Amino acid sequence: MRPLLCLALVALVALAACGGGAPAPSLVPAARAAALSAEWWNGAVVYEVFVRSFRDSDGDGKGDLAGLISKLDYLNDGDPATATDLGIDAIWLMPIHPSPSYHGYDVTDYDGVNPDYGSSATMDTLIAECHKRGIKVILDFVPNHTSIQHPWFVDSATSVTSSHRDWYVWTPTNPGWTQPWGTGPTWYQVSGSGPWYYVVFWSGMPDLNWRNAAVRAEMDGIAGHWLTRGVDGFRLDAVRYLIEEGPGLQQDRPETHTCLGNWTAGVLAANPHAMVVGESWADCDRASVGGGREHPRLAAHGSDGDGAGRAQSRREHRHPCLERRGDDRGPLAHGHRGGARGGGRGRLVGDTAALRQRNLATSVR
Ligand SMILES: [Ca+2]
Ligand SMILES: [Ca+2]
Ligand SMILES: [Ca+2]
Repeated sequence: MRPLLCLALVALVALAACGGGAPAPSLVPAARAAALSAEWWNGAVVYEVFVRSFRDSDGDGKGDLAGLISKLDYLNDGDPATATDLGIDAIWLMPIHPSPSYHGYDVTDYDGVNPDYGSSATMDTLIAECHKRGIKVILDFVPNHTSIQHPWFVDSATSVTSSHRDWYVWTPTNPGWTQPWGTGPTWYQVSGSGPWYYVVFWSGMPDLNWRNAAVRAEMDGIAGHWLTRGVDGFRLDAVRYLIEEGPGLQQDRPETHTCLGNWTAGVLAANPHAMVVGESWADCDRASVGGGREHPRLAAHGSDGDGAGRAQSRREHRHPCLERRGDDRGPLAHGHRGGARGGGRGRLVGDTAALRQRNLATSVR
């Protein structure tokens, strides 16, 4: 169990003015600059980066952190007087942890860095180089499940008495539930025999048992670890599925909201300026149901209710929740750009509490 480490408030790195003479006018409107200094995500542009596909520094055919560092000046050079950069405010890194998959959403070490991407020291350098330029760093965090190769699951599967047995959800016989969105199975056996473990996505991603206090404490500790290293927030993967109660009761459960609220409160106790956004692929009305029940600062993104989930990269569009509410204030046209997650998952839309508090900010300029 690792307690969250309390941090001092993270001050924004001041943008350095370069050169002599009269300062060039800022490209950032005064109102937006003020927002960036407080609830910095308000109006901010968040650029999603799939490190593996972004920039390869050593010629092995795989994008890496050193490659990303080499292109930071393209994203934001830290000088508001120059217009040769995109001027983004934050990067959202798809999972950077060790993982057997190309996408990284099945993690084997939450504190570590994928060796394909670089060393732990290079990750620290990336955070520092981003902050030098005024770029915030958001980590993709995958709390619902691990890789089947994670040492926790390997130990869990060894015996009913293993120390990690209850970190996952086991049953001696197959309950026969299906995935909440379809007909795929959710219970599997290791090597085709023995007890059954629960998964909401696929057999290589066993669900963690969020009803286990040790698991919840570990998730708190992981957040504390990365906040201590300087990250500015998290994008939580698959937040609808933390707790499963039975067949057909595998998403959006009240206990899931409680878990998310407690985890978010821990993050904000460590860093009150941290940004937390959850992936919630549901209609706006559904996504909004939980808003505020978890934590007033936990936002969500998901589909816009048209069921298509098609990529909208580089194309500006209004946030449908705002449209429904007839709210046209603020630069909250949502979308994302940059590395598309496998399969072209597209829109950064859908919201819970954040829009009510006007604090979710991913926009295309
Ligand atoms: Ca490489
Ligand atoms: Ca610039
Ligand atoms: Ca789960």
